[in-house]
Amino acid sequence: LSIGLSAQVIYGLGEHLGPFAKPLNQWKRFVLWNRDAEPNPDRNLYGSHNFLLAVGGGGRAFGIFLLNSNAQESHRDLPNYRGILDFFVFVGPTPKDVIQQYHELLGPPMMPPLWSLGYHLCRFGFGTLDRLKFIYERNVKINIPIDVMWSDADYMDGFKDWTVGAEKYSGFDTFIKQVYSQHRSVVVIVDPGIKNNSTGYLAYDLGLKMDIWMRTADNKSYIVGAVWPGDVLWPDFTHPNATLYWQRSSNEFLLKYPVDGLWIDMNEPSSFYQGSDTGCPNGNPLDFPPYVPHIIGYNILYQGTVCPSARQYLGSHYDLHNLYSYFEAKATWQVLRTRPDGQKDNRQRQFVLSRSTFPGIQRFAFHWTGDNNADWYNLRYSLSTILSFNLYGIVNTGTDVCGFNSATTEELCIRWTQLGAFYPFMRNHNSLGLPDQDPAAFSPIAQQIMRYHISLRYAFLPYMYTEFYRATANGSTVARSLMEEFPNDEETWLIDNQFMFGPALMICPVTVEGAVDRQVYFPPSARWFDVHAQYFAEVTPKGLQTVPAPLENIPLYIRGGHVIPMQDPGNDTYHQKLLQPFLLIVAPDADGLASGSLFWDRNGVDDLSLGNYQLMEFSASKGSLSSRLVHQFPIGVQMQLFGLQVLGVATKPANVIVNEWQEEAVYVQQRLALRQQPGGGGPQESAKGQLELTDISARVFKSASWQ
Ligand code: MIG
Repeated sequence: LSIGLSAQVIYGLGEHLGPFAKPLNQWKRFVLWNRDAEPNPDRNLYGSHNFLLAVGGGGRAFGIFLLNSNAQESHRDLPNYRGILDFFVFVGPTPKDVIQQYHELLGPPMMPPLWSLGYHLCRFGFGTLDRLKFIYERNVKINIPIDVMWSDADYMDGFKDWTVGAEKYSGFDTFIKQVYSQHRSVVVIVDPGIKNNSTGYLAYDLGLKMDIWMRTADNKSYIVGAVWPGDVLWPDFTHPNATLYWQRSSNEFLLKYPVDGLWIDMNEPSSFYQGSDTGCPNGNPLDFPPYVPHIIGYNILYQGTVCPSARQYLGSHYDLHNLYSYFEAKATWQVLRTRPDGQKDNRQRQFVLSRSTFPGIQRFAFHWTGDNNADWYNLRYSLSTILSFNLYGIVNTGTDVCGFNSATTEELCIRWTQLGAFYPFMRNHNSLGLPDQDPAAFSPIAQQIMRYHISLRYAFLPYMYTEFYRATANGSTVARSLMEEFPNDEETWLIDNQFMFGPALMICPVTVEGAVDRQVYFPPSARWFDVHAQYFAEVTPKGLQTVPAPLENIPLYIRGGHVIPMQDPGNDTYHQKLLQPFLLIVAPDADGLASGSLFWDRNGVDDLSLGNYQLMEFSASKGSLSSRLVHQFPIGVQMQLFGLQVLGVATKPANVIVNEWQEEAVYVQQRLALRQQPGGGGPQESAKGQLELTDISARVFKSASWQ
């Protein structure tokens, strides 16, 4: 089926590396078939999302989703589809409407636990627990905010799931408890393949007993793959007993090693064999269909994976391949919900991170984008991938900060950390045998810049957390394109090297080696305030401008019309939550109006259905700001305000009143001379008036006014 689209540009059809927007006037082939492949342009990658958002004149939009788990190929000059045509069409009319309609169909993404929005530190090849500890401690020591320490497959005994290497990782249980006592978290990896012929190993014995494995096409034996442990059998996660199997094989491990989250890798599934230990014999038509989409691997469907003819409970692997991670994620989420330690009740939010994805997996898992390379291209286009996954509803996505394959450089790692600070999910991770790239591995100046940007993330966490709440409650992106916010400004349609976090924060990363300035497009319909300029100077003129971007800073702007809740950053989310009251930044639009909200909860992990959260809305109009409680903690918890900053106040107020009391406020008015760019017409001077109230006695905030 071919469809002529009355649109100018489309987005989606992933997972692929490259530009976010796809103009419709050039021929291009898109292939979908879940595959363990290092992200490079024009390849099918780890996930399949046959969803497109189309945008045309005036910013009118519609969407098309093909619900089909088979290998797919589409040509973007004229999208065409093969196979079972099970379509959903979303009529918009705005891009935001289309996104919301698609997310409503898939079901809302999981609300992430608050701790998982902090900074994560990981690498493949710590090798020993001592080394992992050393890296953790050296970063804690230099005050890098950290919430989560990870272990890759290093911890396992012979790469077997739910085992711990006796010597290299002895004391891992004690370490996990030590990290918990510091109110931080630990996440470990598991792969789906279970070591074959390993009698005496619970996950193997149990799988045999429960008859849980994927079978060969003739149903005579189990299909054998190969991954890190050697030959493996594949749990069929579509089997009705699969969750029980996964629970029983992991119980003992989780009791002794009560990790906070699980990282599911190699789940395309990825095999070191082509099809199986014996290939895909017997010429089964499912292994050799009459038409094979142009996937990588010489167009052989079973390259690097399981024979499509393999049998699963729900059908053939041919039909279920792209869904393998979906069912595995669901079972893994269940394992965490029903964990045996009795301490975590099952009405808490869980953390599962999956490499492979399919539409709907966001109800059970978050996502990272696999084995990127430590280079500027991968930094640049990490943004497109994250924006695309936000369209797909997998809003909590990140790429390996500083790059996974090949050695990073200090400059690249600084720039990546600056951008990563505004990824929905922020984890530093690299591969075996490469130099360390944790912040403490770099020069004191690099450490300083990284610390500052990670702290900036923590300072914005109340705002970010609220945006995650909105995505869960209403269906929306978290990281989003300028196109989504300004659809009738055609200048925004192709922009994918700057983006918005929520509606109010615009991030403009530097993705070019050696650059100390960059071009930023300031949509003229909004007011913009520069976060790094003294007193949040307003940016004028607007449109395309060259702005300074020294190595020390990522250009960052607040959009007028919004109230942004912030906190003083802590070294981890637990202490930040406990100790710090809030700061509100009020950035008015041209009419002096602003609004915003704040979601905050008791412990950062309870299911939203328990109602243990507070939701406040703020609204400002000329000279006053008030708050309204939309949802209240069941037990009265007071949320306190310690600071209020109102940007763009034209004249010095004669008096300021907070909750009916006269307050002291500082009024700043200055002409700021921003650095002029050679040849560039960048922002030069800007008149700025700002009202600052600090230390307003940590009061429960109801209203403020200034005259
Ligand atoms: O064959 O567990 O994408 O993040 O470090 C490689 C080792 C297996 C691939 C993952 C990567 C992880 C690595 N894994």
